[in-house]
Amino acid sequence: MNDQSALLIIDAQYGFMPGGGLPVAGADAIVPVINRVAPRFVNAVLTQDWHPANHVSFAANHPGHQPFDTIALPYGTQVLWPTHCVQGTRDAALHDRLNVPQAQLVIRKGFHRDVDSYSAFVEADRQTSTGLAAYLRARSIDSLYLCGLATDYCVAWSALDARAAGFKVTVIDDACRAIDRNGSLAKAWREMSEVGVRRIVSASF
Ligand code: VGL
Ligand code: ZN
Repeated sequence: MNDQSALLIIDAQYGFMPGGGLPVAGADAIVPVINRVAPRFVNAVLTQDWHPANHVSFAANHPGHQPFDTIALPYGTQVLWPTHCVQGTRDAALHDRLNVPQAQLVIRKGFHRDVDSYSAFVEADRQTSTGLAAYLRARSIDSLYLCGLATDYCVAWSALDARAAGFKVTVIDDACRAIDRNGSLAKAWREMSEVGVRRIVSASF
């Protein structure tokens, strides 16, 4: 891949692996797939879901609610999640076997107590920027290849925002795994396809 392309690895953290706070089925299987494609890229950026313990997205902080309930927040409907990826814990750490030594930036997100952030680009209030688009533009990167967790939440929201910000976007499907509740994966792919997100498998590298 050329200097204008980057691999964007979303939330490859223990919190989303089997045994983590918000486990995603088969998530650990993506680590070797990411490791196989990463050497193709000069540029790589990682994201890390990074919540304070009192974060608004945790069901445990809303007495009477259960994980996967939804509540109304000022910025819209919020899914309540099991406690996951608390700042500084093992749950929030990147997977030890992820082998992308050339990665240049780790964007942490979801650190504002009252706002969730699935997207690597814009928080869930749809206003607060993470700074990632400006960073990528400053480095003349215009084409992004996404992988990681979860396809239907953080990968999809990042892909949609990347398109809205003018980047070419490709999702490496077998380097992702989904939460997939209530049709969320099909919905995510419908929305991504509509805005021109390309879908490939890692074998095409
Ligand atoms: C994610 C739900 C809550 C994700 C993060 O990485 O897809 N999903 N926090
Ligand atoms: Zn989260």
